Amino acid sequence: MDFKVVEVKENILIENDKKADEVRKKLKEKGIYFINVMASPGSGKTTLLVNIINRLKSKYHIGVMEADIDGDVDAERISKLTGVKSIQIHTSGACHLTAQMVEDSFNHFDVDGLNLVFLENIGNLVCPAEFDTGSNINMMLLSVPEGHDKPLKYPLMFQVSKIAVITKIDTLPVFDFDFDKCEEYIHQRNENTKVFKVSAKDDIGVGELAEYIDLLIKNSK
Ligand SMILES: Nc1nc2c(ncn2[C@@H]2O[C@H](COP(=O)(O)OP(=O)(O)OP(=O)(O)O)[C@@H](O)[C@H]2O)c(=O)[nH]1
Ligand SMILES: [Mg+2]
Ligand SMILES: [Zn+2]
Repeated sequence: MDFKVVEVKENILIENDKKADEVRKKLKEKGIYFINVMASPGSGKTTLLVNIINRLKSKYHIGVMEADIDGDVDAERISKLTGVKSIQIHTSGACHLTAQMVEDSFNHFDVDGLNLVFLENIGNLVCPAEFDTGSNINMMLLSVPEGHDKPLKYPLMFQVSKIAVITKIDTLPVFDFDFDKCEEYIHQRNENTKVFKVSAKDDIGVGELAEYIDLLIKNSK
């Protein structure tokens, strides 16, 4: 039988990588450091972003892109609780952002004068890891209630993230979460990943994380 195999997905990812490099180049020209935040739904992305932004907003001109399938609650929360500029992106059902979607979003977001932009990606531990958004760095979150075995089940997410934040550590008394195992599994995926343990709710460990982000931005110049 004569048939053709078309590697559709591979082509999509190659095109996406090219577009992501274009986005990165444009943002660099504008002097903007761009951080892609990924995690499962409800792991505490927006809560952590609010806390980090309130620590860094005296040093940086910050903007936030909130990506969701629908709704505008997160962009509103960011704006209300931090006062920084935010934009809500709707993906019309898509469970990840492509670099093209990020470029289109930047075309609707006046970033002149900003030097730090966070993207809260769609809550999903799978495909957001495959699509380079054009960010300078990927930061992923894993909340204690999700369990310490997630790096074994979602390897790519941990592999592509230079920062892994274990969130909601105030809930440790009610979950069997093994930090040492989790850290070991994360480092099996990427030995250079920097691991932080935080509770955004009780304000534990977020200062250290914000200082690390500040240092990364300074070192990128
Ligand atoms: N106990 C505890 N709860 C937290 C913490 N951070 C966030 N939460 C709670 O977890 C829930 C989800 O938090 P969000 O910040 O909305 O999570 P998210 O990842 O942005 O959620 P989506 O955008 O819907 O994917 C909320 O009820 C928060 O109050 C934390 O450090 N400790
Ligand atoms: Mg959110
Ligand atoms: Zn997807």
